Amino acid sequence: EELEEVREEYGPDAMGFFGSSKTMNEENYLLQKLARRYGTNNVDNCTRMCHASTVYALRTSLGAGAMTNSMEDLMNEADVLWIQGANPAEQHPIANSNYFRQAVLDGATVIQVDPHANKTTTSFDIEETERHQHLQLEPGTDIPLLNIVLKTVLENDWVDEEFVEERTEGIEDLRETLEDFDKEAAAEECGVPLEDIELAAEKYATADNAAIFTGMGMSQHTCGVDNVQNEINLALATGNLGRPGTGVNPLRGQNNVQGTSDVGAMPNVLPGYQLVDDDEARESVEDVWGFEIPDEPGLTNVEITQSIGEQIQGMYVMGENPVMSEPNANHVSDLLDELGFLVVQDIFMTETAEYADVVLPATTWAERGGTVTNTDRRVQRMRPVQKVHENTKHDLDILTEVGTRLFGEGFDFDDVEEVFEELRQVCPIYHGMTYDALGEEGLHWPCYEPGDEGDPFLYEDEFTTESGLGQIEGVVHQPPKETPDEEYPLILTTARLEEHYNTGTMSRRSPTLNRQHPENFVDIHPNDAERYGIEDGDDVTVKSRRGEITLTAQVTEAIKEGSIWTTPHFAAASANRLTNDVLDERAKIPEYK
Ligand SMILES: Nc1nc2c(c(=O)[nH]1)N[C@H]1C(S)=C(S)[C@@H](COP(=O)(O)OP(=O)(O)OC[C@H]3O[C@@H](n4cnc5c(=O)[nH]c(N)nc54)[C@H](O)[C@@H]3O)O[C@H]1N2
Ligand SMILES: Nc1nc2c(c(=O)[nH]1)N[C@H]1C(S)=C(S)[C@@H](COP(=O)(O)OP(=O)(O)OC[C@H]3O[C@@H](n4cnc5c(=O)[nH]c(N)nc54)[C@H](O)[C@@H]3O)O[C@H]1N2
Ligand SMILES: [Mo]
Repeated sequence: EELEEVREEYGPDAMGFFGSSKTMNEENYLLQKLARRYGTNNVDNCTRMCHASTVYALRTSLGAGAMTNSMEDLMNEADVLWIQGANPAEQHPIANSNYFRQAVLDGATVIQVDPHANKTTTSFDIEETERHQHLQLEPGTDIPLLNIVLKTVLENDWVDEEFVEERTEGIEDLRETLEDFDKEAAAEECGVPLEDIELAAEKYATADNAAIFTGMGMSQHTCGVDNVQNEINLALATGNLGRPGTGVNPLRGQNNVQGTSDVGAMPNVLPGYQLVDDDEARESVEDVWGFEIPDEPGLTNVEITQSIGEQIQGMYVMGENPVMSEPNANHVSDLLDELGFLVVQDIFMTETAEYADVVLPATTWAERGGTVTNTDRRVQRMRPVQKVHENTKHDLDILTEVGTRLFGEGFDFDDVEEVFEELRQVCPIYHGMTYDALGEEGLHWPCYEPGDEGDPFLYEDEFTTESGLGQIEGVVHQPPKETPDEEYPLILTTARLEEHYNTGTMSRRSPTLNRQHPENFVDIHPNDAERYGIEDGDDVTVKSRRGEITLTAQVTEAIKEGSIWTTPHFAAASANRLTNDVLDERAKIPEYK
């Protein structure tokens, strides 16, 4: 009734819908169908705060917004693992211990680019600088660092001329961008010795197969798209794409963030990345759904929250916790206080649910079936194990009931497989999949027709850009939107712990996980600690232009002098009270790093 009232009083674009990368493909498919049937494209998911910039760069310059390769071929064929702004030992432990470690045991070299030392730095048990370099750069200096690498590649004729000639366009633009680029000055800016970066460049460029892995340290900047474009430039210039053991590989975050995006829980695309403003694509989906879909892209999740009180009067949040995960959280709390109508559908009573008018308790992943799509584009079936609580419902059942009560038809499905059957009809990259064909192992998309085996690695013969060519485009350094000054002299960056998960709604409830890190802390370099009179273990107030929190100081050389490092996992000292809500212009990702 309240959903209908918001629509009647303010129109459909006054609602915002949040999909959840913790839930199944079928559930996100229904959530975005619900939003569109309601009459709005204001639907998004956590990919916006996560790899939106990566996806933008990959789609524009290569064709598809996903990992180019898959774990298996990377493990078997990669000779260099270039890991930039990602901490797989703690954040992608399965990828790291099952695949990357094996590649290293077989002789692969690791190059890690990160301002903070972490378990990835130590997890491979290899000491020699020959085979393991940690380039500990200043936060936000990834473009100059990669420009040093690229210029070194150009200077030494390590360009794969044949590949560049036949399969790419834009190398001239890169040459021009780097013509007057001063490597010495840039190395100074990055805070890394030039010869270390040159050595890393040599290792990457002269390897048989070199693979890039990219994470939040690259994506969560206002220059996130350009950060990833520069990784693409490096892979294209050296011909490290379209073969096993190569590529540009975003390590996707939540267990189903790839699938949530694939099935269209985003404001600009329908299932299968078909653009909402492409008439032909939209009409083909309308034919199956039987209603008109709005033809203008909607608001992203951060934009939805920021528009509360103006355009936005109501929100339906399935499995996200924006009051902790979005930037400038004090402002988000104020906005949620003002919001007319909020539904939260979650497995726990979250910090965001405290603001809700209606809380819909959902079952957990182990209690229900469906499909999820993992980081290497593999669509896999989930099988229910056990029902835990009687007073909960599956996300799918909640959505079919809400949809049916609102609209009468279009949401009445007998079971989850029937939803998948409708999804395949409107999602070309999943069209060839059925529950039977997915079997035990799943299938990689694209899988266009029944019987297709799916593609473990992409772009063997051509890229899926308009011209079929990979796009090289020189980029230049853009500092973060806020840089140190007298009043705020330190750079804050935020990242994750092995023991906790995102906003901590789940992991903070586990005594085992809580034991090691029961509360938030801040890493600070010994020289900075001395400057501010801070001792290891002191409580310190960390203040930005938007808020302040109290944290325990950990005095350590793990972080560079001039920077401090904390985590987003704890409600009592929520890092996002400090962060800036400025966005990358194209991908709309916030500058959390
Ligand atoms: N245990 C655990 N696993 C998780 C999660 C979790 O919370 N806990 N979250 C999941 C999710 S949603 C995601 S998206 C992934 C994220 O996985 P990762 O991409 O590994 O994410 P982060 O730990 O946020 O950041 C990665 C690294 O970026 C570094 N960094 C910070 N600033 C910069 C910079 O300017 N440049 C560079 N080059 N690096 C920088 C940080 O020091 C950190 O080591 O993990 C997923 N897996
Ligand atoms: N400062 C800072 N902020 C960040 C980041 C950072 O690096 N630094 N990283 C950003 C990134 S990469 C991400 S992905 C976001 C994450 O932001 P969110 O997605 O808002 O955070 P989560 O804690 O992952 O929230 C997932 C919610 O889903 C619920 N849930 C779990 N399983 C189910 C289910 O089966 N059904 C339903 N209905 N709910 C379920 C959980 O209880 C939890 O409340 O945070 C972003 N925020
Ligand atoms: Mo994420």
